[in-house]
Parts: sequence; structure tokens; C-alpha cells
Amino acid sequence: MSIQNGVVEDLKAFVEEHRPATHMVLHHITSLDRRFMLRSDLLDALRSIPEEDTQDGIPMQDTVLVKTLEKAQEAARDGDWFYLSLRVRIARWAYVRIHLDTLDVEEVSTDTYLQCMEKLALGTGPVENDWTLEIDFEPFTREFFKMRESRSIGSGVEFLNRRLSSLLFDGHGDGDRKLLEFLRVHRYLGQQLMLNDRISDVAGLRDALRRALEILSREEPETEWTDLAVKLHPLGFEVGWGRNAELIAEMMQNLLDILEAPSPRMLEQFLASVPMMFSVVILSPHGWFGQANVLGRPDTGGQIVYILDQVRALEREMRDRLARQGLDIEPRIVVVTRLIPEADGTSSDQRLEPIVGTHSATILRVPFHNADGTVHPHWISRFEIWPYLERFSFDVEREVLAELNSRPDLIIGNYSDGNLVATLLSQRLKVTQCNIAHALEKTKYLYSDLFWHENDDHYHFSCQFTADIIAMNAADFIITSSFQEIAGTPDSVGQYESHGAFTMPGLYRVVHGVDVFDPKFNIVSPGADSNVYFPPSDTDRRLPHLESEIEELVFTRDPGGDIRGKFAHPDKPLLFSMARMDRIKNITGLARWFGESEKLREECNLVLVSGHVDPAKSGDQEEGEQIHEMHRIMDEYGLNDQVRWLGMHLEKQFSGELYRFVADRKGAFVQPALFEAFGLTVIEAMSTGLPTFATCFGGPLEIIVDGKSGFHINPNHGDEAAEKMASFFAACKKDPSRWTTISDQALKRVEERYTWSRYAERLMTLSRIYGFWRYVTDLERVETRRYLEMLYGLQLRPLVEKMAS
Ligand code: UDP
Ligand code: LCN
Repeated sequence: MSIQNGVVEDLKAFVEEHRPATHMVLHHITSLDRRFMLRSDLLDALRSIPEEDTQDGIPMQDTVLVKTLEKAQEAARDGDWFYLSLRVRIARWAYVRIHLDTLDVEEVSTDTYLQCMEKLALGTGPVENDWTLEIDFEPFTREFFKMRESRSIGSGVEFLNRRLSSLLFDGHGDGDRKLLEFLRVHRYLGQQLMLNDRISDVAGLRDALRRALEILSREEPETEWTDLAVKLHPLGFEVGWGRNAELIAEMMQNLLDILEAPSPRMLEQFLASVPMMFSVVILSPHGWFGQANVLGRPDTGGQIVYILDQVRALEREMRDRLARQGLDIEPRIVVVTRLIPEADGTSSDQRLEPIVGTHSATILRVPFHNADGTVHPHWISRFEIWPYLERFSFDVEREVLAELNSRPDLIIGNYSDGNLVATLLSQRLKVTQCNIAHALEKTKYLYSDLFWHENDDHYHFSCQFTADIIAMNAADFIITSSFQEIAGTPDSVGQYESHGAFTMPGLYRVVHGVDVFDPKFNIVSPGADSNVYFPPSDTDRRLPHLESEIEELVFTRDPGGDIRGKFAHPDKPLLFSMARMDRIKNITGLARWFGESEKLREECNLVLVSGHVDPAKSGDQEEGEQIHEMHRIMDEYGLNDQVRWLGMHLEKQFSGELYRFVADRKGAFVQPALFEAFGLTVIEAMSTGLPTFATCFGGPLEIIVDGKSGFHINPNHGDEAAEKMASFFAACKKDPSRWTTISDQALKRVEERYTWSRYAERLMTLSRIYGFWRYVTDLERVETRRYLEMLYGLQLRPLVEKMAS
């Protein structure tokens, strides 16, 4: 019996046996008279059941009934039926309904449940002959391997390696022949690599490997390929096995071992060395992508920081690997974004911009075209760009091919728009596709699917969610920064998981959107640039010339212009926060908690780097509202001598030194967001040894081990968060080693898990394994591709056209 069925059966059994108790609990909930209930509403209702209410001596709260109801993510009432979507475990769902009179419990199918939600959302009765498109990917993936355990989610490549080694070499298949063919396809600009056609079968390959190993055993380990080529070439080997005799022998021995009896580790190690990554295209279409003066503009934040750091780390890794393989090839990385002619003093109007800190990576900017063929001159919000992307993908294809002189070996999409363009390009060029979401919008907004219609003119989620579903299913692999991004926590739904089943009434119903048990998901977390974010004790690398500038900015300069507030007691430790001034970042929330907490105000001063102090400087409606709110809070609580608000955007080197400035004074960092998809500032702060308090909703929950390498705070309970921070400062005052312990643990945590070098190593290994997987299993997946094309052509394109008209 599946876990889902087990839970439903237990519920049925309880209800049958304890009808009055069931009736009482349901009556308690439904008396709230709500059509839809969120998990939090249900939990509140369940917790308000009086403690004296018991069943067979057990408090009602502990019964199977209440425990099962606590698993509901949503509930809704339709006449006498009470519907529940139960998340019985991480990423495992069951849908049930309970009849409020007869107390019948029935498990219902996903589509029945979704249909009921549609009916309730639209406020219609059962509609005769109602036909709605159902999107269902399950039939296409039935044949594929899926993981079963929730703890395997996000470790797709390990699972795949195990499967691959057994599938390829189980003695029945022709795995070794496929491997031979795979080794023969590698070329670089017409130059054959690895094997030439002197080796025609597996027996020949084994024989050649043995003879080559014999030759190599007589050579000095450092002998270079160029000196060995005359001996190895006649056996059928080409350049690519290693720079010198030692490395070549190691790789050849590894292959012989694999042909004898493969293990997943060996296979991974071997594939990781195959020279197949020479050029990578990274897509981030929505623009303001540059290296100076672009961060802090609408829509640009961590994604740009992430990509620029990613490129530097990837290029280093690609160069190292190629050098190790004995290939004198300069790898190419091209970041593609849009060219914005009205660039407002930034470099966004330049076609090409070399990326600082790399040998040859570059930003390539391609303009958006209007329907009449003219170039669109201005920035466009990420919610509005759908009509431009198809044409953009064709223009990019041409420009990238010209720039690289060949197809890229890997295409990486970023965010919904980049992942859609990556899909179109990868399908046309037949290149491995990797997706990175950064933030999926669906979970950020309450009922963004069920009540999509209400906000579609503004957000165009009908386009965005359709594009997301298409891109997720098209990708060969998806990397995420955390586990929760894929499958949440025991209590909360993952960002990808929320695309498993949902409905957009009147548009379509998704019964199997994306399966988080698919091995395409891999957690590969980013890092913080170690040249910028390092601990204060690393004095040689510090930038002392910035010290007086920071001192002036934080303490001495008179308020006015971009600054509000000046500390009356500058000797107190600093509580620091830095983020874009979006509502969800909750910087205003933090100011309010601070204002309301006598204790916190007593212990520390608050420094905020966010938005603009002058609302006239903001061109963004949401930011403007937050700025006004911030002024109101500072007025209301009289915060001018305890809060320093710096309404400016800081350059990276400067902010690195600012984190250390705060650490020098035994301060702390706080990330108070209502939800944070990952949270680069959290690892930046931790990398500089700052004790960090960060939201428990989203990535920071995984980054920080609460109480050990930092602290979690609940943004919905600001008073508790303020108390936690105040107690920490008070404890540090009494015992300064408290600060050092947390600081050391923060440094250790990021060093172990969040570094760009580890990221680049994983990404390069993954791209080879998924490339190989695609090759040997013929993972073109024609059926899925055709289905995706239909969705694109018949669903997304009309939506986009409607939006443009
Ligand atoms: N940032 C910055 N200067 C600022 C504000 C932010 O350099 O004045 C950087 C910050 O250091 C971090 C990024 O912007 O690298 C924000 O990324 P995060 O993941 O925290 O949030 P996002 O803005 O992507 O939602
Ligand atoms: C977008 C976000 O919202 C952040 O949480 C991430 O850290 C950033 O992108 C980089 O992935």
C-alpha cells in the first residue's frame, strides 16, 4: 500500500469508529464559514480545539483525525463536502473529501479535486459539457527511472550514476559499445579527440588500452602527450586523455576497470574527465545585466551576482580540466542578455562586454524587437517581456553561432524567461539544457494559480507559469540552491513541488506538471565571492582605505540626501541589513520590530542599506510604497538616533568591507524576508564571520543551523525575532566568546557547503553525466518534445499574442 493510501485508510478507520468526535472537529472547522482555507487557517482552527476534549482518554489534538488534518495544505467546502489536499509526506499528496453529514471519507483523483477548486473559485455550479485542457506529463515519463525516497530528492546525478552503470553493463545490453561510440563523437572545431577509427569494437578498445598502458608504464610520469602521441596514435588514441603519461594512464586504467566491472563512482570519475565542455551559453534575458551600476535596478539582484561569480568559477574549472586533459583550448562562456539602447549611463547598450576576472568570458547583448521589427529602446519589467522572447531566441541563435563558430556544448537558462529561451535554443541546436530558477514566482503570491485571472493584466502569470512548466519538462537537468527549493520542508511545499498539480480556472488544469522525484533535479548551491567576502582577521586582504569612508557613511556624515538617521550612541554594536526594498524583503518589517522592542533598541543600533531615502528617486511603484512606509515607521517610533538608513546601492568591494566593519564591532547581520528563495546576502555575511539572523522561510532555513552557525527568525513573529536578537547581544556583552563561537561556526558552515569552486566542479561533472545519459538513452525524448511543442504553440503563443495585442 502506498503511503498516501495508508494515511487515507487510517483516516477512514478513525472516522468510522469515532463519528461524534469527527463531527465535533469538522463542525469546529466549518463553523468558521470559509470557502477556502489555507494550511495556517486550518492549523489555527485545530489548535483552538479545547484541550479538555478527548477521545478514549487521548487529547483530541493527538488523534489520527487531527494529525491527518494537520497535513492538509489547503481545504475547501463545497456544499456538504469538505475537500482536503493532504501532503502526507514531503512531495507525496493525497486528495480526500469528507461528507459533513454522513461522514463518508473518499479519496478523490487529482483532477476531481482540482475541478472542485475551479468551480469554487469561479463561483459556478457544475458546468455541463465543461471541457478544460488537462496537462499531464506522467504518461511520458512512465518508462523513466524515478527516485522513491524523499531524502534522494535533489541528488539526481548519484541515482543516475547507479542506474547508468547497472543499465549499461548488466551483461544483456550493449552498454560498452555505446560507451565506445560516445568516446568517438568528441571533436573540437573539426579536430578528433579521444579515439580515432582505428578502434572499431570493444575488444579492440580493450586491447589498445592494455597496449597503451604497457607503453605508458615505461615512460616518465611527466612525459607530455605531444611526446607520447607518436606511440599512442597508431593504437587508435587521440589527444584528450591527459596532459602527461601519469594522467593518461590513470584515465585509461579507469576505462579498463569500467569495461571489466563498473561502479557508479568510477563511471562518474571517468565521465568527469571526458573533454566535452568547451563552450557554455548562459541566458539571462531580462536585462540591466552588467558589471557596474546595474544592481539595485528593478528586477536585478542576486541573479546577476550569481551569474558573474558562476562564470568566473566555471571558466577556471573548464580551463583546469582542459589543461589536465592536455588540450590547449581556451573555453568560451557567453552570457546572453538583452541590449537596451536607452541604457541610462550603464553598459547595457553595448553589444559585447568582457567579464572582469576571466580570460575570455563575455556578455553578449542582443536587442528585443517590437512587432513592427524596430528595436525596443527601453527597459521592460520581467513580467512584460513574454512577447519578445521567441524572436529574441532566433536572434540569439544567430549571434551565438557567429560568436562561437560552433554550437555551444551546454545552455544554461536563468529565471522563467531565460529558461524558456534556453528551451527554444536547446531544442533547435540539440544541446544539453540546464535550468536555474533563482526564484519561482508561483509560491510567492497567495493563490497565484487559482485566482490568476485577478492579477493577470499586471503579472501575466498565465504566460509565466506555462513557460515554467514547458521549460522544467524540457530541461535535461535542473540545479537548485537548496532542497527546499525543490521539495520544501516537512511543513511547507517546495517551489518546484507546487508545480506538480495545480489549476488555473478557465485556462487549464495541471494534473502532473513536474515530478520532483525525477533525477533531473540536483542541489548545487552557490557561494560568495571569496575575494570579497572573507573574515576580518584576514588583514592582508582588507581594504583599509575604505575604513574612513565607511566610518563616515555609518557614523559621522550628517543625515540628508541618501541618508536618514544618525546614532546618538555610536558605541553600541551594529545590527546590519542590506536588501532591495521589495515588500517581500521586509526591511520595513525589521524597522518596525526594532521600533517596538525596547530591549533591542537598548542593545544595538540598526544600519539599513536599502532603496532610496528620497521616494522621488525610485521608479518602481512597490519600492516607492516601501520607502514611504519606512519614513512613517521611523517617525512613529522616533528612530532617528538609533537607525541609520542608507538609501543607496553599494559596490561589492565596499559592501564586503562594510560586513567586516560590522564584524569588527561585534555586530550581526539580519535577513528578515517574508520569503527568500535562497539568500546570497546570508552567505556573504556568514563568510565575513558575522553572526546572522535569517528568515525561516526559504533557503536560509538550510543555510543556517539554528543556534549553531546563526539563527532562524520567523518574520511573522517580529516580537520573538527581536527578542532573539536582543538576547544574543546581551549574552555577548556578558560573555564575548558567545559571539566568536557563532562567528567561527558560520565561517565553517559556508566553507564546507557554499563555495564557488565546489559549485563549478559539480556543474561541470553534472553536465558531462547528463550529456552522456542523453546520448546513451537517446534522451531526445521525441514524444515529450512533441507534447511540449504543442503546449508552446497552442497554449503559450496565443497567451503571449493576447498579451501583446
Ligand atoms: N547587493 C549589493 N549592494 C547592495 C544591495 C545588494 O551588492 O546595495 C547584492 C548583495 O550583496 C547580494 C545581492 O545583491 O549579492 C542580493 O542577492 P540576494 O540573493 O540576497 O537577493 P535578491 O536580490 O536576488 O532577491
Ligand atoms: C533570486 C533570489 O530571490 C535570491 O533568493 C537568490 O539568492 C538569488 O536569486 C540568486 O540565486
